[in-house]
Amino acid sequence: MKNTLLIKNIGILQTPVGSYSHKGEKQGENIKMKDAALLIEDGIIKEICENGKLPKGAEEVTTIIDAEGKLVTPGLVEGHTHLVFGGYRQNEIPLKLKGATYLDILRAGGGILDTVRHTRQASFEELYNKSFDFLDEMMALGVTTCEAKSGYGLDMENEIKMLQAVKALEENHPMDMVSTFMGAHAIPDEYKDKADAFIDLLCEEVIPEVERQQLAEFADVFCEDSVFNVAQSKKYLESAKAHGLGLKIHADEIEEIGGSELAGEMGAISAEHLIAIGEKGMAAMAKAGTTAMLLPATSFYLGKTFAPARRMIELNIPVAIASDFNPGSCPSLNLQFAINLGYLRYKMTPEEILTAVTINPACAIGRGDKVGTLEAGKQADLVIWDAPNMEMLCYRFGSNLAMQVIKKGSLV
Ligand code: IZC
Ligand code: ZN
Repeated sequence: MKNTLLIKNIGILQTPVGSYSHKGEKQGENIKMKDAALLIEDGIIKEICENGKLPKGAEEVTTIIDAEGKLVTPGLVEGHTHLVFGGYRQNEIPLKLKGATYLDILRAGGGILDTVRHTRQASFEELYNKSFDFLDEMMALGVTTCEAKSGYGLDMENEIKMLQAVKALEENHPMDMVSTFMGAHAIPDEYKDKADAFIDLLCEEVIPEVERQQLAEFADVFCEDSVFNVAQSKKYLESAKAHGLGLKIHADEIEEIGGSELAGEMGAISAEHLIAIGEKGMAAMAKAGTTAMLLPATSFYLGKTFAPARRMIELNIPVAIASDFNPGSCPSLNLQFAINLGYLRYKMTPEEILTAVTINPACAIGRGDKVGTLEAGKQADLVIWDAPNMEMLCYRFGSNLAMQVIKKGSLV
């Protein structure tokens, strides 16, 4: 017998539509169905009705959930995290309060390199268990699909250990995981002043091994002052592309050194951060259809300005919002907080924001055909919010408004 679940008495069911990234005016196009009901069969959405109507077969379902007139949206899609890491970096805060910047700390051998030392020391099990708990927390906050980057190993053994942890999480945790190889995250101590040689190691040895073990779908690089320059980033991404990986770039997070232009030139699926982006970078991204993966909680934590989201929407760049969860520049995994900042700081509308945390990140991590909207035939990942509408979700911050999270048709 088929496993069926009916969610009835939905006050507003709000969702973008389609399996493609939404840009320009489409960024803010959501459908809103009032007094809706949604029927799920074996983890897949079968039918959605509105205005008090019930789907066919609603009388014979195995389980019924009463949404009590609340808001229902697709499960949130977290498009950018550094989920797997050893240690924490709370010791950096006193330095920051005295005026040290993110790059000052990194140049002094701390920052990412501190996390690399802790990650290399950690066993596979320690990393796996710690990340498993993070995923539980994320799911309780409404996230049902999550991207995770490597990049705290910075050698063959430890990069592979991190990616294998993500693979094991995909197999054992209800969260759907998407894995990104980010060996080019920093220059490890043993390659100090030899960034080119480190890029060669990644291109010639580590990327081919990642492909051989099928451990990642995407590659990402930290294109930044004092980290990897444009030429090094390009070489790394060309190798990644040749080995079948989709391309992402951490671009213009702190200094505008040409990362977003490179993202456009190379046809990257997304460029990340973009706090310091200028018109040229935006033009390149718009031309290539590269998604802007914006990380407002990082701007908040680093005390930086906020990426020009409104200008990006105006220029037809698809905008996604993610948490950037990591120990150094965003120790929060709460995507609801990023939603609040999207509203208050990016000045995006609630409809644009919903698109930015569902279908747009889903497309930017290669899952747009399966998740990111509520439509018949898509995977039944959704959230019943303790809120009557998206406005409330965008406005209240600091509380968890996810009331019930449904993953592949099951309550989690
Ligand atoms: O650990 O600092 N920006 N990578 C690029 C990060 C932030 C994560 C970190
Ligand atoms: Zn990042």
